[in-house]
Amino acid sequence: MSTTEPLTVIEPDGGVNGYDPGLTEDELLHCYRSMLAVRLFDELCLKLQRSGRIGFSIPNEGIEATQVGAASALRKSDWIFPSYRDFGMALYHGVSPVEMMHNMFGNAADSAKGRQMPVHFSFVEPIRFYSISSPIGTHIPQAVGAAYAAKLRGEDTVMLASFGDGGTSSLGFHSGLNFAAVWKAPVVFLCQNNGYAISCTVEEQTASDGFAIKAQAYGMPGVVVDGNDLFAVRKVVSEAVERARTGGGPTLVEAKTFRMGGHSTSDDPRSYVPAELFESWRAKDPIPRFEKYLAGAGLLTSDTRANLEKEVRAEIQDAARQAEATAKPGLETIFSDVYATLPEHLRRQGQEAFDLAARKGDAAAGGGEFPL
Ligand SMILES: Cc1ncc(C[n+]2csc(CCOP(=O)(O)OP(=O)(O)O)c2C)c(N)n1
Repeated sequence: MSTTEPLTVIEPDGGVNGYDPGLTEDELLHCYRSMLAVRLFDELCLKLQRSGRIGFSIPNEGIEATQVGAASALRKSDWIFPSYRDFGMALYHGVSPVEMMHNMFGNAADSAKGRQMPVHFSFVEPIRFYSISSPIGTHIPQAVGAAYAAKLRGEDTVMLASFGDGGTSSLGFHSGLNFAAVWKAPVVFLCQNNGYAISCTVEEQTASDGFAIKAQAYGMPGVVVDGNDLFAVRKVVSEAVERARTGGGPTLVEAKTFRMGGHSTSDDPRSYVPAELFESWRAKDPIPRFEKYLAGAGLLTSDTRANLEKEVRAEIQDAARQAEATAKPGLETIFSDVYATLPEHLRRQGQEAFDLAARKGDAAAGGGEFPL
């Protein structure tokens, strides 16, 4: 565990000691709405998975302030190289719940045409949300390459690479941070220290005094921030983004937070997370904490909160209904967007599969029966 005290802005009573987030009332409420949307999207995905309507999801509960605080520090012209646990970054920047639900259902309207796992989103608009890589850490050097390219082109684009504590044990973390510092690439590394990498604890992950300290060895600033504090994350990431944008190179931000659910819908965290840990982190829930600030600023009452929750819940439920009613991708789309010129042997193999499906039925379109 890191002995460095994380930067905190929002006090337990909702006060901020004169900190100015530089956000309008609408922007503050947008941050809040985005966090609420993550919580409700997450909740619905769990139900959809448990009732067999989608195959898989990744819990985001507890991490909302890290996601939204970091996303709020970016311009629409910046790029996000996300982890799979970053729903709030997409929602904050205006990706609609239905676009995300299309991916959860792997249907024909999914930007990956159903060829990715659920939660492996990729969006080009309204912000570049780079296609999520399942292999841990592979997107870190990709973000650095994109950042270096932006620098060579003279653009002022900043890349945000987001990953978990487990991601710091990947080769991509080492090579990515090393090259970023040497090249002074405009990239911000956001390590979401959420306590676990599946069931592996932080103590089993590293012998360092936390993760931010690793920045020193690569030659860049490392900062530890309270990941359940929207303003603290926004402050630290904004400073890192500004440094990157003005030629000061990369920063490693460690956001200390906690994953309040399982790693995915495939595990039961009660078998490896002590109940007391869940309890102590429940008391630090980032959403009620931000609500206290908003209430103190006269921007939220229990009525407006209830109405907003109703509205967001309805939007997400409607998104799921629409996505579920959308057809699965046609088998013939299997090679779409993959090759500029489809190699002849694949064209032939594809045609054989399409002909077989035409004669015997398409397993992708039916109840799983395939004529084997
Ligand atoms: C290279 C690689 N090794 C192992 C895995 C299996 N795996 C999937 S998620 C995960 C845990 C990652 O933990 P962390 O980086 O802390 O992110 P978190 O899930 O906590 O957000 C592992 C080991 C993988 N996907 N890729």
